[in-house]
Amino acid sequence: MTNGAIILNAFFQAGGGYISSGQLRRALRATDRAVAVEIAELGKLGYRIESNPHLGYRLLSSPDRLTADDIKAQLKPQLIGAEILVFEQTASTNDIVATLAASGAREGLTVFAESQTKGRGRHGRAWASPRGKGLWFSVLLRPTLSPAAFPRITVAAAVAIARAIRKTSALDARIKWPNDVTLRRKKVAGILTEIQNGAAILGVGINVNCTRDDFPTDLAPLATSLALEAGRRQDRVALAAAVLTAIDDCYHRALTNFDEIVAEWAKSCATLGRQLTVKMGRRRIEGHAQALDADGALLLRKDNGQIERILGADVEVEK
Ligand code: BT5
Repeated sequence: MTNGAIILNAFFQAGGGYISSGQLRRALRATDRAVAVEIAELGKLGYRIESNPHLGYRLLSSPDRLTADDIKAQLKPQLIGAEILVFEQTASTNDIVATLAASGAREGLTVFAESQTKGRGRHGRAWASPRGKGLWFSVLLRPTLSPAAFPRITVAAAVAIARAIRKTSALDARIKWPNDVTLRRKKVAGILTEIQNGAAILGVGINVNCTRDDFPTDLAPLATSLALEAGRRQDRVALAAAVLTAIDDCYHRALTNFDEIVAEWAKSCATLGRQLTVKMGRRRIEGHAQALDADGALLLRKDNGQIERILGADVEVEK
């Protein structure tokens, strides 16, 4: 951990209270003067820190920038996010992780970008990724699953995103199978899981502080952000840490106790138990969303009673 990360971690633990310079000296194994230099460095990065000769230091506010140190300060030791990289701009974070995966990067590596020029969804669709307004990131996974069970990863990620949104903003996040998280039926997050040589690249986009103007016109009626729904700006770093923590938990369960994920999924799923139209290429199938199977496929009961196993299709929920 860098000295900056150690200090931010201490501020986080202090929960908005003061930390004495003695505590920081011990944490950094440094002199008072060196502590003051590190605090000044954080000031240059946009952290507002109050210094009180009697009480010590207190963090007043953090800049609205994603940094690996800030996110890590709020994470316990865990697989997901054990290494974090933050780019100002990339084409797509999934591509960066794919390149690093091919050169042997470790499972859990997480790459964020403040903006993407070619953010993508499934089937080559575009994903709007306005600068500084969301969480656009990808996680490298090396799952011990048969390829047929890889859809579990998208299911686990959807559960994790919904859980983290509920925890940080108390909004009623719902899952729309297979890869959307919605608020009041509008899309707030999307998941793109890509497979490469046995590794899975889990791409997640969450609209955090987007305003209506940040969405292309055709998207405006379909998309929303946490800030639009909550009526106030959201702390992207806190959400990033909550999502990575939830992904860590859900991913481990997806490998070992997938039925626990399915149970949580069912509770927040807007698709289950509904009459659906499923589009798979040119095919359209109608039926009742009955359950998820052990691989993460959706079991659709058609009107003639037959069960169809659906993977990675587009879904319209009938009103
Ligand atoms: C998805 O695809 O929902 C997957 C989105 C994954 C994005 C992340 S960002 C980090 C990582 N790097 C990437 O390049 N991608 C991943 P799909 O189900 O195909 O939905 C795509 C559709 O969602 C588009 O055709 C639009 O209609 C809509 N859309 C695009 N941008 C959106 C946004 N910001 N918010 C809500 N909906 C959006």
